Amino acid sequence: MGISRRHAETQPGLSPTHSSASRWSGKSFLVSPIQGQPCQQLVPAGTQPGHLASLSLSVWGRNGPAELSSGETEELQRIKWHRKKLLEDIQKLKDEIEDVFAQIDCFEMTEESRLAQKEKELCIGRKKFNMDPMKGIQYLTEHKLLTSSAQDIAQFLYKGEGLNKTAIGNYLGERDPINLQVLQAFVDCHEFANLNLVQALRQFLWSFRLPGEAQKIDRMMETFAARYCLCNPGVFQSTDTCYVLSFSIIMLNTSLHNPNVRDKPPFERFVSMNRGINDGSDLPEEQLRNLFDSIKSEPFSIPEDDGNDLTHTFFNPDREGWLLKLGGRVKTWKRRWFILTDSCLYYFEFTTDKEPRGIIPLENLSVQKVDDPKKPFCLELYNPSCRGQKIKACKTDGDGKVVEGKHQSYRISASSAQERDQWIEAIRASITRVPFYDLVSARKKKIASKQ
Ligand code: 4IP
Repeated sequence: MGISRRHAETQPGLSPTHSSASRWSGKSFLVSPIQGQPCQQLVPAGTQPGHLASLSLSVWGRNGPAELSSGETEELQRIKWHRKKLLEDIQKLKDEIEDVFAQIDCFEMTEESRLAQKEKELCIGRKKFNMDPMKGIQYLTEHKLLTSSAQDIAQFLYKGEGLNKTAIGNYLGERDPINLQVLQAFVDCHEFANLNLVQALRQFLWSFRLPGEAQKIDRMMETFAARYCLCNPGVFQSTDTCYVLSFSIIMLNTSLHNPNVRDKPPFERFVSMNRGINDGSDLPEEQLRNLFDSIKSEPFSIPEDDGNDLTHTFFNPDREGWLLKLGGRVKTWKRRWFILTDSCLYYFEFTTDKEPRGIIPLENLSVQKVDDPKKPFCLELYNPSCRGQKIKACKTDGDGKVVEGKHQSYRISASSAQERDQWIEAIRASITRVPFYDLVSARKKKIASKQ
């Protein structure tokens, strides 16, 4: 549909090309019935606003319609007809423009929802990766968020957004051909030129967590050493020198900074540990001194995540924010930090808490707006098939014990209508429906009604 479309009606009794001239108030009036003529042509050229008033007076007079000749009456009818047609044309154009804008809006919304869907899948892929790296990568490639090329996967791990560093280390340490290629490509993502070995190690060891297995560490450090030597030709005689010195630095770091190690090695011991490692010769003492001092003044920062705490569940939540929650038995409003992720609603006392105070699985629940006499912008979570029964949830009680939740519904207040609606929308999108529960509860109701 084009917005420039014009109606093709013609004036009754006039050919489409007919034009007429009449003389009113001494002015020549050109009227053209040709389709698409601009409406200004209904007004004589040079007409001032006052002229129109005097023109209508000349037709109607001050006390009612003046006598018009039959030609003039006919001309007036034509003008009226044209005016009507032009107004209809304008309305049609307006409708068409509105239509086109609606189509544009619709297209933009489709594009937005496509992007939102991609973002959601990416989020799921990251979470899967954190729980099982192989499955995560498989999910991401199946959903076309990653290609299966080693370079692409390596870039994804190198950026590491939302990824658990232990999981990255585990993936890079595997011996499958694809993992070995990814390890190589991952190490190639690092730029070590003009960095001393300690600086390069800091960067490398921060990008993932070294797995515990000796063989895996060996492969990773070997790849690291080769890359360092490539970026800094001439610093070491061979990759082996770099490899040995790297381990020596990691051990030095532990000895100097682990509080359990009482005997802190002096610089001289570090020098003697590294005698002859440069293909039989010694490394310059000044070089070793720099490395020693650097480690002594600042230990390596090692990523500390252990893959077991709930923090990973809360990476990239679907939504998070402060809300007020009404207590289950004692009806007090408490400000809680809510996180919506993995089809569950978690609430915390503080944003920095690692463990939530309560967890509400959203399976088979419903959410709706609700008016509350005490708080504005409320929403309610409830079980549509068994109102009045406790919602399956858990919470931490005063003694720190995890107990069953006691709510028949959760009443939650947002700080604005918009925020409430956004939460409702996000919760709705997360609610999973397992038809089995609905079927069983319908059957139970049926049985109860027969008794
Ligand atoms: C408490 O009121 C809090 O509102 C609790 O919320 C709530 O637990 C309790 O409900 C309610 O009795 P007081 O602090 O005034 O005692 P929170 O745990 O967020 O502090 P819920 O289940 O809502 O988390 P019951 O049902 O546990 O009594």
